[in-house]
Amino acid sequence: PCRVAAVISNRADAEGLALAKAHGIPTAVVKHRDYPDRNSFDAALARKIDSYHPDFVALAGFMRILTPDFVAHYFGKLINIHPSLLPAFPGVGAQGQALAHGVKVTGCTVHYVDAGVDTGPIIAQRAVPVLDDDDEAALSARILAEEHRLYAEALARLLVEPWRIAGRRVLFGA
Ligand code: 4DW
Repeated sequence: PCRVAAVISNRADAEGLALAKAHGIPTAVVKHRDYPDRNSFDAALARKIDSYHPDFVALAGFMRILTPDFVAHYFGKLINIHPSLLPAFPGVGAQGQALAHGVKVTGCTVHYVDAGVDTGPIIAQRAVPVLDDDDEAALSARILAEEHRLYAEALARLLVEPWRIAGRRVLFGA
């Protein structure tokens, strides 16, 4: 129940830009290297995003830490997906962390982005089994397939159901 207003990247070679163009979706590039510091990059990025007036901003493989000002500007609108069941295995290499720890179940998490790394209120989670013959590539592929489903389902739910953020909890329903 939504329209993708735009796909924006800090990297001109991001695959998502080509995919968006192929679907006739507007694209933009805001390069972090064109700005002297995080605050000025984030301000330029926010100006670009806001020119499309989105209801939600969904990170997808976005690799720059966003400043507290940016995060506050999009409170309740800025979401991300992470390839583990948070708070387990935050940060980079979540799938490898899960393998190294020997867990039998991992998964993915859709969450609001706050000023921390992978710390915001959790919107949706789904479990994915770890198999004995998994390597990082095989596990990552199994999680990614679930990420694609969960991210779309979670966003659709936020769009059609009433919800509120109560402390760390995201509560659905009136
Ligand atoms: C994330 C967290 C840290 C880095 C990259 C990605 C996960 C999602 C995310 C992106 N931007 C965010 C988040 C988040 O959870 N919270 C906030 N902003 N506030 C990371 O360490 N990135 C470094 C650069 C990596 C690179 O360019 O390859 C960095 O210094 O920004």
